[in-house]
Amino acid sequence: MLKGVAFDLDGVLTDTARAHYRAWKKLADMLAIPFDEEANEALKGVDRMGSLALILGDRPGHDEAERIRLATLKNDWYLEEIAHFGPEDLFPGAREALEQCRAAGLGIALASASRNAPLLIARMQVAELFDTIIDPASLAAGKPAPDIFLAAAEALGRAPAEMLGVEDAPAGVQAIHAAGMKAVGVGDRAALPDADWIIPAIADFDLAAYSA
Ligand code: B16
Ligand code: MG
Repeated sequence: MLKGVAFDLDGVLTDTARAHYRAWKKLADMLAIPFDEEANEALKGVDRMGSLALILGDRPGHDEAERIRLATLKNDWYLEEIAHFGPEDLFPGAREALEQCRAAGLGIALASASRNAPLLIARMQVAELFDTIIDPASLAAGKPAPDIFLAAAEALGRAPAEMLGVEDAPAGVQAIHAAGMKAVGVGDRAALPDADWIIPAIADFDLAAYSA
């Protein structure tokens, strides 16, 4: 029986992917590293330092201190991009999807790799719809490891088998399955071949379809 849902944030409830892309692109341009929207796809759901590692590849000369400096620079640019976020930046139907889960008495968790998630959730005025927001800094491994979804189940007091995860990134769907949950993929079937259900957008979220 379905007792809880863990939602990803970026790409599921709001479109911060463009903002992340613009900030990473600025950094890549500064470092004269080729980077385009296709390369950006591989960063979705991957945490900040992991994303930087993917962009730098095996280029030499970037020690830990330098990586932290670069990641901080990117995050400062990202914060500028999201400075004006508000309730209007929620995807259509995102609030309603959360309210469906509330009305059904399900536990609701936010399982985002983003350290900026609490800020965004507050700015979009949906914080009160979550029972728990998992802090990615508290986890040993990011997506595709199951840690964040296992932490969501534990925080809600539900067994993973009683939970559903909602994700837009392949690494996220992998993490949900590794945690022993069913996955609703938001996007294209071609991009998320392993998801148990696919919806084109969060506006199509229909709890009845996943509760059977
Ligand atoms: P930050 P999600 C992820 O969020 C994004 O998809 C990913 O592109 C980003 O690098 C990551 O958060 C870390 O974000 O730099 O804000 O901590 O999709 O797991 O909600
Ligand atoms: Mg995402």
